[in-house]
Amino acid sequence: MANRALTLFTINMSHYSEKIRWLLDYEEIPYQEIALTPALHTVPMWLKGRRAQTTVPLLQSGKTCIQDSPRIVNWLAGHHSPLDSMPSGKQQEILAIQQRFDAIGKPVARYLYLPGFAHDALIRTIWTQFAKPWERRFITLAYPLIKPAFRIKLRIYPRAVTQAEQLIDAEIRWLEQRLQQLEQGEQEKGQPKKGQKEKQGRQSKKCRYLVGDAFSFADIAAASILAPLACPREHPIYGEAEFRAKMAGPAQQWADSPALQWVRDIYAEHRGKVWAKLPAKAA
Ligand SMILES: N[C@@H](CCC(=O)N[C@@H](CS)C(=O)NCC(=O)O)C(=O)O
Repeated sequence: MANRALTLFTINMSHYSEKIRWLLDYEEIPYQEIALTPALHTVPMWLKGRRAQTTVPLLQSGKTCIQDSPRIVNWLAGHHSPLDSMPSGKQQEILAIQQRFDAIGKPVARYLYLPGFAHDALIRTIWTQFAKPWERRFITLAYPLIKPAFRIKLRIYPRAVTQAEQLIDAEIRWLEQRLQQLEQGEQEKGQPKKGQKEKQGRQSKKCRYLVGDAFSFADIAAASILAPLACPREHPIYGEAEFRAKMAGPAQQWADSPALQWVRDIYAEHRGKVWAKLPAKAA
């Protein structure tokens, strides 16, 4: 039932948006992306979503608007089935992994904005990447008001950031354990270890996969939410040296962890080009 043109509304820096963008790209489902300017996204998303929420991503198909990334995933699974990345029989396990990483999405944003807000020029540059001239002027003028409002909305306070750090750390440890179990399982089965020469194919064995033996949406869901911490070079924002230094700086504590290395491997192996076609500006 893949008949209507899809429009994906995003914010350039949003990792929940990246999750849906990656899923659409991987499944080769055609869509147009519209990148909204933060703060100016609120009214259109509130009106379109009709859920009293202002969040991106939001997917539009004709008159149908679906807001909230897990709802979008469910909608895609229903309207564009079968999804290669969501094999039947594994769906529940895959969606459970999505759920656990979604739960740290806001903590990740909170954790990055605390140091990030010490660099107003960088934040304004990122926020206005796809802004029209009037939007850029608006952000420049209103930034002194938008920044504290954003700080309150996302609870960017040292105490909340410390809690965020603990939640992120727990999830990173969970991922490490999972990767370790996968490695042990492979060794027990006598399969080649990471780094050994392996047969070529769509499913490269260089990476470990969170569900089953193949790349799935579980890997997309985990890697995209952790991407702003892992800073994979394939991502046009998280991969930039300035982002890594000024926003993801404190995430250095996990930079060499097997979990964040796994995120970078998964991006290198499976992400392909982010923004093969640049998003459009909002109408
Ligand atoms: N549960 C939502 C969370 C999405 C979310 O928090 N998006 C952030 C960007 S990463 C956002 O839109 N923030 C601005 C706002 O809340 O107005 C989802 O999975 O889509």
